[in-house]
Amino acid sequence: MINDTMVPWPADLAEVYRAAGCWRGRPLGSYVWDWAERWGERTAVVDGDHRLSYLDLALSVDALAERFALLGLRPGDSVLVQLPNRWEFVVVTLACFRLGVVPVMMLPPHREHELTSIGAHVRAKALIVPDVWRGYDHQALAHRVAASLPEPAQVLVAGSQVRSGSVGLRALLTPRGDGGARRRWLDERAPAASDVALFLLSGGTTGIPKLINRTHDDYEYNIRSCARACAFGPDTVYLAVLPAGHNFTLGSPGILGALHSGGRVVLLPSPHPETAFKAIETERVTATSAVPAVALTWMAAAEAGRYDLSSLRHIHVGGSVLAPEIAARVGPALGCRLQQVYGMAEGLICYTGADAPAEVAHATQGRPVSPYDQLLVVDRDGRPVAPGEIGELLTRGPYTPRGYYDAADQNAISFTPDGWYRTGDLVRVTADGHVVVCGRVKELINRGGEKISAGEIETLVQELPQVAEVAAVPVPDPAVGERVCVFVRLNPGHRLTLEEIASALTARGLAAFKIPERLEVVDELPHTPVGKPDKKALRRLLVAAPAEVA
Ligand code: AMP
Ligand code: DBH
Repeated sequence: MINDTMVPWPADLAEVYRAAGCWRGRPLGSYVWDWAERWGERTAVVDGDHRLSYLDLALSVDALAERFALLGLRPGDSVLVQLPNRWEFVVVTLACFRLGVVPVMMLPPHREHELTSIGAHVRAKALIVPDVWRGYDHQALAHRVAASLPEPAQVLVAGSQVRSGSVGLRALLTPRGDGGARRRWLDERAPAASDVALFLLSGGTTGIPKLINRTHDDYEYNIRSCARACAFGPDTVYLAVLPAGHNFTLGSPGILGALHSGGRVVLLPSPHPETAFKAIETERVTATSAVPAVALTWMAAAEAGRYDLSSLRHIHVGGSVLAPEIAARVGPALGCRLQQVYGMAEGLICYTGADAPAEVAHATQGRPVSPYDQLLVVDRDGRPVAPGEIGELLTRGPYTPRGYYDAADQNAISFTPDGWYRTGDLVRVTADGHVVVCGRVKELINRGGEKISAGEIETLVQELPQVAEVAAVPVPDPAVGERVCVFVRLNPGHRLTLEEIASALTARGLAAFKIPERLEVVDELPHTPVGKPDKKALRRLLVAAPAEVA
């Protein structure tokens, strides 16, 4: 059912992608045994004291895939996966791929609202959750959600507190019986490479996240292309600190990219600098990825110099705007090279090269990872802009699906009739093909008809030495419609006034109508589950209590 609902790529293009070697025609689960045969006893996954070799991983994945089948899960069924960054996440994900069960990558902060509506939409047959996580009873939540779904759904629980009515995950992971026979049995039932392998969620901060169906073929290419852009290899030790189910951490190149390269994955359930630095030091981590907010806390924490971060070669930073001045400080602060990444769960990923010169690594968000990625920058009427001009980015390519899952109305908005995905991002493309993200189409603040890009203001305010983090949002205004409001978290011991912001931005040559007219200094900015500034929450703050916040 899921595969029939997917908007396919045009047949002629699919042929081109196959002939070019982008799509290899193999399901993702089949690589698990390639890796095991090649890397055997080498460590694949590290979670605290728990270590899995490539061989352990393949055996556990097969054992779990078989148990999924015995529980009644069929290829093409979906399951909601809501697991923290622990080793079980990796085994569950790969076991789903192996059997052709489609995991929906929920994030740990999701609750009844998201789980119920998404579970119903994909007709989920199971929920895979931790027992208790960060003091929250996910097992109880999963049972409430399961009871409200249109079809019966089982609750599989990672952890030791497995209640009656739930299935304990750990007991399913122990390989039993004839591994060879099981492997053949699973090989015979392997899904088609053109089938949906997983659902990613778009991180949109409005409404229920949209479901992005990624096929085995397209996601394997996504992973492989990102791994190449990041120079991943068998000596890579990748630290996963952002939510594992997010496209950035999962496959760009992230966890799956490290495994596909014969490297090692170190999982941490939080990006807290103390635990992250300790893991970098003890596991000799070579690469990690972070949103700008996390990179900033790491840069501040690294000043204390208490940990040996010398093994770190690259940090991938993306997900929201990174001001060039901050970008220039990332490498020196952490003793590694910065690779900026501009990506989306909908497909297209751009990376600055692993050894890009400073002017590229600091001032651009990189180049597409595949030569088959197509970029088109258009004006408000959908006409291509002149080279180097700013416009909305449209994209198509071998790992950018042609539509959201079962969402005809949304697809009519988000995709053009000829299959371009409208990113909603304002970008310009440099002469040598690097993308510079300039803002979001919908984050234009309309001040009496003058359009102001929130991203442009954020980049400039972020450069002020007082500022740790900033987000610009429109504040409704009776006279001009909207004015620019900046929410700012200050660096410790600093103060900042609206007048200081105005004079600094004026000195930078910013047009007067763009100067922020309201400043809110806050202790913490709200973030989305992956760590992007949560603009919707900030707007709500301004609308809900205008007088109080003012
Ligand atoms: P999603 O569609 O939820 O996967 O989120 C992808 C969106 O995050 C992109 O369309 C951009 O708006 C934003 N984004 C990702 N990387 C960057 C970046 N390096 N700079 C600015 N925005 C980014
Ligand atoms: O923001 C994103 O969604 C994102 C950022 C960097 C992403 O999906 C990715 C890399 O793959």
